[in-house]
Amino acid sequence: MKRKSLMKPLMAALAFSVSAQAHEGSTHNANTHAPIGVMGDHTHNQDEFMMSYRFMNMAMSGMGSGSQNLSTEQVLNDYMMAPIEMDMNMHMLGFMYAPTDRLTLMAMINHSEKEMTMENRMGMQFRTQSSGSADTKLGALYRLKNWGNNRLHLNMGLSLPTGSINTKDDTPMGENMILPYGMRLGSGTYDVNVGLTWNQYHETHAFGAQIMSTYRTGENDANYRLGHESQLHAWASKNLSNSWSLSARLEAKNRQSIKGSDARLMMMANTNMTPATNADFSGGNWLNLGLGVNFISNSAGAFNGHRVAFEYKVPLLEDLAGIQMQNDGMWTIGWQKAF
Ligand SMILES: [Cu+2]
Repeated sequence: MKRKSLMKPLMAALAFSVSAQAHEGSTHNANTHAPIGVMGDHTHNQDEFMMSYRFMNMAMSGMGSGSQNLSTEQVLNDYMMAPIEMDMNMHMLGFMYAPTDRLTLMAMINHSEKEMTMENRMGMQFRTQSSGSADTKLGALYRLKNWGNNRLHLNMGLSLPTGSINTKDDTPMGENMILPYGMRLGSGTYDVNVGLTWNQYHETHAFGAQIMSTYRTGENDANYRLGHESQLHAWASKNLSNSWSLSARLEAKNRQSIKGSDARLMMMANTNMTPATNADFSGGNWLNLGLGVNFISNSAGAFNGHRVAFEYKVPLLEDLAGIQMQNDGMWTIGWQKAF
């Protein structure tokens, strides 16, 4: 009788500690995801499904060559028109699903809006716009190895040319003119992505790194292809609480210049109309710094497990191949929810 009465609180304590542990296991830490600007950073367990939405803005202004600044006047000495500023918005709707613990599949549908202001030698400014579907990304993440706090996975992806390479708008040269390379919505080619991602999770902080390459295959219908790209990301995040974390990220990026050229831009390129129509002026090297904040709701109720994240990225170093617009900064805001 006495023994039984002792057992009861003991069992209750045990049950409590088990349920507390189970609860701790299901409490999400904000830092189990990378900064929102990194794609394909995490994998899922079998039968998990995740939806995400990201909005990205990139602003460019002024021109440069190599790491030198060029004034509008300098550009207009050699060209009839100089780009003044450019603004790009991208909406990204993402889906992730894991058919097995090892494999996570991804799909991303993108919509892009671009706007560019140019100035001619008379000081007259005009603006062109393009918007529509961008390229669609399919991906597969394969878990290679988990050891201790470390996770390593392989990133594989295919980009489908759903974005237009025939964007047109009215310009002082005429109505419905074909826009330069930077104002187009897609690559026009099937592009292959290959990468490797490492994550290391701790209770209060996390580290991660990703190397990613994009290879453009073949040539598009306008007889050119965008340059191949390589990126290296390294980040660290620090938890402020279970729900909030701050992150810092370095991104090194190389982009080769466009191969081939679009015959529809040839006349403008040959008459030095604007540097934006020169296919050789499209590559470069960048070192960017990103600062971010991640939030995950751990409150009971409808918003449990919803994530919201923000990241602002600025170039620390910019080395442009030829005369191009300079990058001012880029920000991404995103929402994610796993089911
Ligand atoms: Cu996910």
